[in-house]
Amino acid sequence: MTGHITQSYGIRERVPVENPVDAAIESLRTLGYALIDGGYDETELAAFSQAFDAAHAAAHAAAGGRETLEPIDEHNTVRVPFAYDRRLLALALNPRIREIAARLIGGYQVLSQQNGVINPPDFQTYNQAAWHRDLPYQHVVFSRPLAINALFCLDEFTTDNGATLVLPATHKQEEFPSEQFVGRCAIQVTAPRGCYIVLDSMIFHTGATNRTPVPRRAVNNVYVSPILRQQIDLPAFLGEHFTDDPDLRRLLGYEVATPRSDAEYFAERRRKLQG
Ligand SMILES: O=C(O)CCC(=O)C(=O)O
Repeated sequence: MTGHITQSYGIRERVPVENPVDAAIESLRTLGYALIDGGYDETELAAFSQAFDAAHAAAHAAAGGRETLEPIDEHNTVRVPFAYDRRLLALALNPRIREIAARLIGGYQVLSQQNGVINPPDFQTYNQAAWHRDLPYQHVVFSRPLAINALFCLDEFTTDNGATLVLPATHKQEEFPSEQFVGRCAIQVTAPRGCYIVLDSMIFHTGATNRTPVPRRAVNNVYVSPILRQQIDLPAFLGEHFTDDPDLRRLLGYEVATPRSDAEYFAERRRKLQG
């Protein structure tokens, strides 16, 4: 038996929770979502905020600006923001989040995506304001998570500015739930800035309406088992010389490129077997 339980009977076992990571993991396993503080101070949060705005401007300028992005509903998203401002890479490397991803997914995780998410002001809609899974179109249930999202709240998430809605425990159910369940069980996850809303990527969730005059910004980091492909081929996008750090290369997917021929496959095997 672990832990002391008051006013109960017939209980011999209990989930051991010693720290915030354990608590988040318990909640993720059971409910499919959790909230955890990123551990950043005000100076760091201000730097992330500035980095986000710089990456947003640079990425959208590189893509041809709003008139190019709006027709494809990409004007409220910043794809791979850390490629435009490297300070944002730290948000994907947060030690608590990496520990959660490692413990839930298993030994090896790849960053499938880092996206800046802007919930636009004044009741406008955006591409995340619809129920979805982050492994979309999949009506399956996994006994252990294959993918975890860590949505970093760059701004405070409130009911007014459209904090994320989740349908608890739906990572354990193949189908999208009934209208009644959605109406009764949806929970809005409000959070202070600097927190991560961590999701089992199979939980159904949606951004909500931002009724304030100010955009609500977040950075979504998705970690996956290496058997899943990345949203954007990060090694190809970032280039061979982005980093020499072996752990970071692994996380960014430099070691999971699909061989393009049998010769490449054999070379890969030779490299592995010869250490
Ligand atoms: O903007 C939000 O609150 C939710 C974001 C989201 O659903 C996503 O990035 O997958």
